[in-house]
Amino acid sequence: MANFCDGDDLANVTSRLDSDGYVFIRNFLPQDEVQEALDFLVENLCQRFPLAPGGPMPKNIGLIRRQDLAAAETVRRVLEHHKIYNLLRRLLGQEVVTPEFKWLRAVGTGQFTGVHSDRVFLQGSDRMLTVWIPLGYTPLEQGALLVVPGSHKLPEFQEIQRTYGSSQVGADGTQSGWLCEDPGQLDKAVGRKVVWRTTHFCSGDIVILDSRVLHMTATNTTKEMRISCDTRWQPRGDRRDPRVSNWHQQFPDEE
Ligand SMILES: O=C(O)CCC(=O)C(=O)O
Repeated sequence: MANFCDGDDLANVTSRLDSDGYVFIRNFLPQDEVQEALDFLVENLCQRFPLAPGGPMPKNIGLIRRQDLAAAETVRRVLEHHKIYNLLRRLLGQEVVTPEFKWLRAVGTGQFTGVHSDRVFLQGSDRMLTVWIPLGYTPLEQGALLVVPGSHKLPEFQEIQRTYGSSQVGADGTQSGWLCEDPGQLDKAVGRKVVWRTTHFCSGDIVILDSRVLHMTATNTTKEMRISCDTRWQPRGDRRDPRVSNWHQQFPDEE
């Protein structure tokens, strides 16, 4: 994913986020805590969908609707990790808040997320950032995240930002609100072959995304579910999307 940075190097994180619209931080969260959250989710999903080894996977697992699982202590500890709070607070220069709602996904075989920016789903603060968290090893073929570096501000993306990027769509973050499904359509829209960046993600990695940067995921062509979560963050004092009623902030004893 190239744009690879140490989470402690704030100047570097800030400048890469500004220039590329995203920053990739390898091994940022404790792997054992991420694994615990993953085990908890898989155990719960298997109770609901008994899966035969090697057998077909249900297409619509609907984990995004299981906010009870996202809120479970083992999972929330990772999705709202104190290291994320601390980094985002330093990055945004003030206390931060995050919606209670989590875009927690279990993505089955043949499924993917189309090209989009996050700004169309959640509005309020111009400084909103997404933190994408793969839960467990997520190679490209299992549906890894892909990002178009610079698409948040390069001139050739300006028209897309002015039209699609300034629109408002449903807040669910699933099918509605995609710019397109096929990256070839994006090539046509900007008049050149667009560069995508990705990697094989490991437990503990995170990607921070500017709310305007275009991204998508690869299709999961494996028989394993891809489990990941997108979480949103913004300065506490900024306007909040009125459609989201519950926001969390860090308590001093969690720092
Ligand atoms: O994980 C996914 O399928 C989509 C991720 C995403 O679009 C995001 O983090 O904003």
